[in-house]
Amino acid sequence: MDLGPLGNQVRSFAQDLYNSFEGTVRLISHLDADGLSSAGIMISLLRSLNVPFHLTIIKYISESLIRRLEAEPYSVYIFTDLGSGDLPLISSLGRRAFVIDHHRPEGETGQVRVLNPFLAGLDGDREVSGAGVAFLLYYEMLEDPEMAPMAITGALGDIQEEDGFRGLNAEILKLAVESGLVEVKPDLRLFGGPDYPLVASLERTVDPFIEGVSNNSAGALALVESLGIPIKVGDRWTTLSDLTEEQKRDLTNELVKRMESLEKAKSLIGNVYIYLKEPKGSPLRELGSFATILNACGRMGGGHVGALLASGLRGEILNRALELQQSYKRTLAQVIRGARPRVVGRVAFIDEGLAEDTMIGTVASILSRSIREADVVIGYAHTDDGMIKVSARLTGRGASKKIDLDELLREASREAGGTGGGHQMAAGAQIPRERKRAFESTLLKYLE
Ligand SMILES: [Mn+2]
Repeated sequence: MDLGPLGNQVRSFAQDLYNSFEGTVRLISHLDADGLSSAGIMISLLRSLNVPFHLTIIKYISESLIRRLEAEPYSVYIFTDLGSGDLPLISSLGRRAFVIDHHRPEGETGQVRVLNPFLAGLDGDREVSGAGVAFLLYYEMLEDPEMAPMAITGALGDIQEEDGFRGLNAEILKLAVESGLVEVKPDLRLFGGPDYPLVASLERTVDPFIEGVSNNSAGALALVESLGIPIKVGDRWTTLSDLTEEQKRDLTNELVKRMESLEKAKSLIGNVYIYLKEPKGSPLRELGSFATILNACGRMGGGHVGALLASGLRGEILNRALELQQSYKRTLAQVIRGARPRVVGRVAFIDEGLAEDTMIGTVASILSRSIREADVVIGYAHTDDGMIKVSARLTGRGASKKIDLDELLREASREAGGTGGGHQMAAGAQIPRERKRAFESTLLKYLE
């Protein structure tokens, strides 16, 4: 594998980490799919080296977290998929600390050892994920490609895939393919992948959202039947792989018709990443779905379950992860039912208190599909550090008008003393709590 300018860093970091192992290692990781994949890779590494560990999954690093860690008896601390923005704080721990991350580093490194693509002039936003960096370390120490699929899963979770992978992500994928661990092929990107039961696959695909099919088992069943595709052959469920070219074309046409936008329709077709060691019919066999399941674990407070799943455990751990995914879906549905949007002008506001900051983006996306009396949905949620998180989405009505949410959120949040931006159809911001009115009035003025 060609690590380019990161090669030297990986080698010396691996050396230092190996030499520092002593007693139980304290492992801290981020709660999103990439953070849990990173944790899984580290758990697998520590297990192989017979190093005991104590794991905690967190949303972000704070002063109070560092003070709690300081009171613990450990001598070695490892942070994955976070930490680069808080190096002085981590340094203040006064212990041997290792940061394995791909976010832009800020502040003095101090005593902290940092493995980060940005420090080698590489692009950590697009070319490698936290799990990717953890895997480079794993591969350096064990010379075993086994965990490469989890590096791909982390990169998919962080949306680093765009018509394929670039940079170190592409190197890792090549290794995974050459080692017979992963197969890549263009296909419909449905939940569970091409070897998962088709009706369940359609029903459980929610991004992109398929009108009348997503989260709708009767609708998914009716669609498959209307195309003359048998639901089962004998006692085996029909999968996407079983379809003839013609059946697949008919299905694709039918799905495209139900998409909310051309952009979404395009996202329905692309590469799927098959994890060949997972049995056919397992939702983990498609790495995008693996990331979806990890994400749900993290959002539902089951980060440790997700990390153990990513480390390779199955059985009871897989059952618990799937339960967490189900309860995530139920929680979301409940939140959506409880939403009472406040419509002002062309905007439907969802005030703080309805959803947590880990969920508000998803909630705003779902509501944007059903709200007819506004062009823009704005969701608010409290963050733990006293700010308001803002998630903005265009509704179906707003999609046909010339509204650029990236620009809108950047302007309005700047006026309110915050930061924001994103894409034309979906954007976000962070603003101080006391400036919510200022934020809203700028936003509404802009849309007049
Ligand atoms: Mn990440």
